[in-house]
Amino acid sequence: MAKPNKTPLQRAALAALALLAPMAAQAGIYPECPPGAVQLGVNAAGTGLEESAAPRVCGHLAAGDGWMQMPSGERSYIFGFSVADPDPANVMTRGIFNAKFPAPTLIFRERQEVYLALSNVGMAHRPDLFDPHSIHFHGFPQASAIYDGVPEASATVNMGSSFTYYYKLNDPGTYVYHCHVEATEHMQMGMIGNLYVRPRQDGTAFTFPAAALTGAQADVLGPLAPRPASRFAYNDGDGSTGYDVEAALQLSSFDQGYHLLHEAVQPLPFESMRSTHTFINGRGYPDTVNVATTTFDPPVPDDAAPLPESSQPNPSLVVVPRGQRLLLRLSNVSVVDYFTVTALGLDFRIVGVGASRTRFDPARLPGGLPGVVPRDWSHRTNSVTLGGGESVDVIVDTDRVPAGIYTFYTTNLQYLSNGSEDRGGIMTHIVVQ
Ligand SMILES: [Cu+2]
Repeated sequence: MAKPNKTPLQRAALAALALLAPMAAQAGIYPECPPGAVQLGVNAAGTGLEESAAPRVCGHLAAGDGWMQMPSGERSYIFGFSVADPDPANVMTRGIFNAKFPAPTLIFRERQEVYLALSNVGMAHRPDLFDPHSIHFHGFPQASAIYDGVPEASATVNMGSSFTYYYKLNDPGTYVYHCHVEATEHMQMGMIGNLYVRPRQDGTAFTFPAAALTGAQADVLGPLAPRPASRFAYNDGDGSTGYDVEAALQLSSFDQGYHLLHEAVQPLPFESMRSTHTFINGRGYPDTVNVATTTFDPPVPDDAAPLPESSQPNPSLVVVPRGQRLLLRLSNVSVVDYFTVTALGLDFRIVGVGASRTRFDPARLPGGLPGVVPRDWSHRTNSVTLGGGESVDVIVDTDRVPAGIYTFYTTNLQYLSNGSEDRGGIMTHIVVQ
């Protein structure tokens, strides 16, 4: 595709970059990581931080701006996070114009201690802005309020500065994280990512159900056969959240007019914000099923040397061998809309809502938990509705469905589009092989 000529704004951005160069040399890039902790870099897929079973881990994110590519080929100006360059001397220069949408995925383990540094590399395209940024683990019990990221009550990070957040992970589940500074604006602009914490029950063996469920208890598609698992969404005590394959699908939306006005340094229409484009993990269909990267070629430093990284590295094509159980970690991070999602032909079992398990059977834990009563409000359905900031964990059993391609999509039909183009938005494929 021919590279666009530089607009006056892009030339202004390049001039701003030249001004930032001395700042890069003097920036306060001081990520903290205690002795013995494992430093996490970018994972192999380029979608987030590496996973580690180490008891103490460190990560480093950069916050800034950049552009993403829409399925139509248009671009959209965004704010966002990226995994910081491992060399502190390169954090500013590599972080500028390197925003990812969604933000890098963070996957941790229960009982881990996490030191997560954030460096603010500034918004080079909006040098008139001097916004700080923060990291807010949404709905997450914090080790201390200072790490919560809400600007009125905790630390935020100014341009050219760094701050290291500390988390003690006691609560497994599916969360999201985002920047909480001027939250409506920074979240609309894209500073939101997937975050989940694996339970300590992982690695133990449970078979669920204990005996075949039939009749009213059974799946609408037939009896639910006992199946062993060693990976779980939650500490359920009975294996009811066990799965073989997992996928995190983050639903989101943009008001493209808002992004265009932001890029053009115009007043922002908060009162009329609406969804013109919808996404799963930062891409609208058919980019969702494209396993290659989707990227906008950023206009730095002179269109000759684009950053080698994708702006939207997360495909959401889900592939599961027939007979296995699929865990979908669903979240909605739209600042505007509720979304209802379905996958025709597949049965959803709701095993978690709001980072909490929906079923717990203490009697099946070794030794039991005297005095703790079992509970179960897990249920079967064929659609889920999520509001902004909500997460739902869904298990899909594939042993009673034919192999094939199942379409996962929103039933808010006006959002099955990419702007004015038909067929797009929140849609992807679940392939049962
Ligand atoms: Cu921010």
